[in-house]
Amino acid sequence: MNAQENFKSGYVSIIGEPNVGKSTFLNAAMGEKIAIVTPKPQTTRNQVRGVVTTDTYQIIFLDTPGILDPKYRLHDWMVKTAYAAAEDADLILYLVDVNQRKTQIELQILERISKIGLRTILVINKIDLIPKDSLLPLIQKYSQKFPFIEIMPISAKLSEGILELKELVVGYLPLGPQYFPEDQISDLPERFFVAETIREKIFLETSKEIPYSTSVVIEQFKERENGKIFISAIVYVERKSQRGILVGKRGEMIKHIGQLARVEIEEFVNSPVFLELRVLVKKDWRRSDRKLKDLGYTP
Ligand SMILES: Nc1nc2c(ncn2[C@@H]2O[C@H](COP(=O)(O)OP(=O)(O)OP(=O)(O)O)[C@@H](O)[C@H]2O)c(=O)[nH]1
Ligand SMILES: [Mg+2]
Repeated sequence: MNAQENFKSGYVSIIGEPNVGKSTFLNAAMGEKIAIVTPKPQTTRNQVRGVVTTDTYQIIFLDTPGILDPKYRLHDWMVKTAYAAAEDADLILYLVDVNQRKTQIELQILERISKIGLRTILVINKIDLIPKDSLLPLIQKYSQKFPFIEIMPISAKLSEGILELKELVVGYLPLGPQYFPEDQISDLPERFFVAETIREKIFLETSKEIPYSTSVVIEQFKERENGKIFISAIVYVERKSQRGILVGKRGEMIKHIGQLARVEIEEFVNSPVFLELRVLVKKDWRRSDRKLKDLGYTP
């Protein structure tokens, strides 16, 4: 534990609609990739915690699923997960995409945040996509909508404004202990990151309903005598037809996904990896509370 008297620490939740760049921001703030990022909305499904530690502060960032209008039980679970993170925080970062149109869900989110009653910083992301002079009207619009304590434009993708935002955040953190050792970047198990990496490759390589109908469960994760790590995972889909597409002709698609994932997992676990993927059907799992629980979507 850090005994320094003025040490600051706290939980900072990253909340926003799907695809606004929450996970990209988490990775930029960490200086390394811990959350998966894809061009498709609804990529993140869980709270992903990332810990940033310096001599003077520790921030525990909570990345969350994008808040949407729920159509499946899975969506209900995702929205609940996001708001639970907001309620647990010392500070909220509300992220928006500079190009996003006004949505109904935004009003709902701001109302809910207002009820939670925590200090909230508006983070306007993707400013690399617009001319600088169009920012001011947007800032004015948002400051009339909600009593944000600060408004900060950034580009998470280009890592612009990240240091400034971190400093701003630290200014609002309470004095507190160092909750995690300084070399710990997350409190999630390696298995989680392995499953997420596989899911990211599925999001990137497949289309239509397939990414959304996919869930990954790690079955085995063990070190073999030859120094290789053996990992077997089951990729669940909702229908037989999806299984056919994901497996591909002569298994080529799933093999390709497995190769992409393996390279990244090897980097992450710092060891050669043997990755075995099996695709199984769990019919309409997104609509069933019991099946969601089986797949690890527990409260
Ligand atoms: N141009 C630009 N693109 C960005 C920026 N930040 C994120 N993106 C892109 O936006 C897309 C979505 O990014 P994510 O980080 O996955 O968004 P998210 O909010 O975590 O999305 P969900 O997990 O689905 O809620 C990706 O294609 C990112 O590369 C940015 O600052 N500028
Ligand atoms: Mg995300």
